[in-house]
Amino acid sequence: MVEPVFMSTLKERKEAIERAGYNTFLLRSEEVYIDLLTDSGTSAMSDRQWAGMMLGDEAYAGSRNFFNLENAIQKYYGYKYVVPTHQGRGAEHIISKIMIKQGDFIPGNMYFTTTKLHQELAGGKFVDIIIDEAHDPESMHPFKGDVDLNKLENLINEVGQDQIAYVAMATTVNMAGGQPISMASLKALRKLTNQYGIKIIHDMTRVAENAFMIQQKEEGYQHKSVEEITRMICDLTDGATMSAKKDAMVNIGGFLAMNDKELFDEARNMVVIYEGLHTYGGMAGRDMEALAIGIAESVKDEHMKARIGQVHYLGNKLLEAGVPIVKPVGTHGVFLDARAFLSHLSQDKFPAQALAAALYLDSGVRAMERGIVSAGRDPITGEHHYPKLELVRLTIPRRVYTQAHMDVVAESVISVFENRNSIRGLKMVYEPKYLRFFQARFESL
Ligand code: P71
Repeated sequence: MVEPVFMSTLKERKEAIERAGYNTFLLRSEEVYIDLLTDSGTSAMSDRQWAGMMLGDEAYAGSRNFFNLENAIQKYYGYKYVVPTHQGRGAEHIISKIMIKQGDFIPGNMYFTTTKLHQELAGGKFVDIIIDEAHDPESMHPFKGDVDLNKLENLINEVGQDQIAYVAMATTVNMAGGQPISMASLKALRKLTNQYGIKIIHDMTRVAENAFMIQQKEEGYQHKSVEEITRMICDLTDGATMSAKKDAMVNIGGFLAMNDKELFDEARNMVVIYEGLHTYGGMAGRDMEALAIGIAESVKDEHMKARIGQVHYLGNKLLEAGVPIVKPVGTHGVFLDARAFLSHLSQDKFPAQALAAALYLDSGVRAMERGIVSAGRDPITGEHHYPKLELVRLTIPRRVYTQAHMDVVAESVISVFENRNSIRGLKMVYEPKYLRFFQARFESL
């Protein structure tokens, strides 16, 4: 699908960002020139996926497209049972409700906003067990998604294995900068969790991207395909939540998958309350068909090489210009290190939020804050969380933009970097209770 992009004037952008309360989520899409807000639901579907959309079986129950989706998940990911949901957070809601009891802990390789909120709403507490390097934008560790097993063992010793609902393991780690977990770390995690009888629930939103990074960087996987490595990752886990809007390149969709029949029965029971019947879970038949095809396309080596190659093309341009970004470059975007970029602003002046607004003002490029605003408040004390990472994410949709668009983005980021001292911080003037970053409003200081 081809779409025209529109250029705007500085005056128009100024009005737009003020109207949007300095929050890029509140801009209209027409006001954006190059949209790097997210890679979620924004990728271009292929000819085959569009053809699949024409084959929608919109029967309420037992749609043929559901069985095609189930087959694709079983074939490429290896999970036995599938429960479709409208998107990733629908799956997170259900798994959290089923597996977490009041007072439980859910250790994981860094938080994700919606995942953590669903864990908290189910009465649980998220505990970060990612390696320390993941919180350091400068660390060149090749697998910053790795789990620190000492952190996990300490938690088990402290609270007891019965208080651990499961380990939430993500491929790749979004909030760390799209950083992969290594096969070695995952295998070690499997071994330890087996000893204690703890399940691993896999956030497989970007699993094929993670598999590609293992192929590129981990000793012993150079001759394995992305498809094979993807399957190996899934085989080391007990179940998964998926936002299919990323890797699998559909505009909407997600699912829960697992190997345990009892868990499946419970999830299938719950999906009819919150999402829809167990053979569509909030998706149209045509969307399930496009998803089944997208899964197969996502694990192709040449696709991943082009996709992640484009992300690295942009990252390398910024590195060459000395712009502070999260290193090494991850898989779904380039993350500006707003703390270093705007070192004159303290974190309570929302530097990443201010930087995303400044970038939009400069060129109409839309990015996303991933710092203190995203981290929210501690539900018990009410204090802001102060995450070590204060980032602006330039997220690249799949199969949408050209390298020339990346050049424009790089030029704009470099120009904002050269004028960084003129950027002032922000004051939050409206703060929603949940996932505040989506709708919060700010004023310039
Ligand atoms: C992204 C998104 C979409 C998003 C979500 C929340 C805040 C801002 C943007 C969604 C993910 C994700 C991972 C690792 C679960 C979800 C939820 N990411 N896990 O990166 O990245 O999936 O959006 O389909 O409900 O822009 P969902």
